Amino acid sequence: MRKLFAAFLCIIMLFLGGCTKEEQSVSGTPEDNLIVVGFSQVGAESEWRVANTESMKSALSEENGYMLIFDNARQEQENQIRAIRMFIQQGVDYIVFSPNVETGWNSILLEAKEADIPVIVIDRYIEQQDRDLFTAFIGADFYKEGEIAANWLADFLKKRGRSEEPIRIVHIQGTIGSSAQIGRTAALEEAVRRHPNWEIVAQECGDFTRAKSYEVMSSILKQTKDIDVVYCENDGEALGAIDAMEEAGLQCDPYSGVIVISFDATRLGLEYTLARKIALNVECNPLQGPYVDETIKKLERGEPIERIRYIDETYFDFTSITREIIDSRKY
Ligand code: GYE
Repeated sequence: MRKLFAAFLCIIMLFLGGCTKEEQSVSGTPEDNLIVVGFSQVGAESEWRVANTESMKSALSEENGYMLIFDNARQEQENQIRAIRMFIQQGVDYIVFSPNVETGWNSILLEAKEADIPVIVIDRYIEQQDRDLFTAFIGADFYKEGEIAANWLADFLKKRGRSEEPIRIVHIQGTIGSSAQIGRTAALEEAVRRHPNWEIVAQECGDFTRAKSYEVMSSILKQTKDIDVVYCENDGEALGAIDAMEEAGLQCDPYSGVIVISFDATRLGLEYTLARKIALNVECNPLQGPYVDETIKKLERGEPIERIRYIDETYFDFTSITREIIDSRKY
């Protein structure tokens, strides 16, 4: 009955909500044996995000036993809170969400807890005080990703005999307040404190998009072109920054120009790594759907789950990347 009610409500929501098909969708039919999951996605800002959405939709499919109510929050926390509240009212079996930012989730998660609906947080983390308000977290360790990047840079500069030289870094940040930004930024800033010859000469938000990064990089280049490293917090930003630098006559090449560092390692990002325009690309795996499916199935069977689960990740630099690796990538 609860599921029938959920299905009825979400159909009403689709028609009355004034939302387009891309923003909200329902897959599956309201049969009693399907597990009803409400999934609030951050948006569609990057290739990473699109791959993440696809992974969730294919793992939480009707064939696999789910009825999925998908909501695209278009980068607004407010929209996510509204969607989660709707899922609670619909009486879904599970709520899954990828939090846009780390803070501000306490009261809505309390509402979910009171309604006795397990919440699975994916991709980005939420503030520690919310600890007991979710059942499981599945995602990346962003500080560790940033550390991989900073250590690689230190190593590369050493090999090139540049350990003592002043290193001028432009830092393009992701969405401010998201854990992907917080972790990747903290690791870079920590590394800058450890290396007195490194300096962040500009720090701007690129919002994880190619367009915004192009815009901020273009305006940074009007102030200075004396840049050794550009540290971008995802592939979209790296591509936008490279567009701006090339337009301004700078070369992106770890041996003879600017060293560009990126995160995600999407297929397009890795094409740029193969072309040596991105020197280092730290992987962030968006294929989280199967992990969510596994967690829900375990919970359904009453089996113990791993509460915090970091997905294994690697990195590719311009020396290790190959055509075969790119062709075998799933995203
Ligand atoms: O790096 C970026 C995306 O939260 C890991 O968000 C995710 C980040 C990813 O839009 O491309």
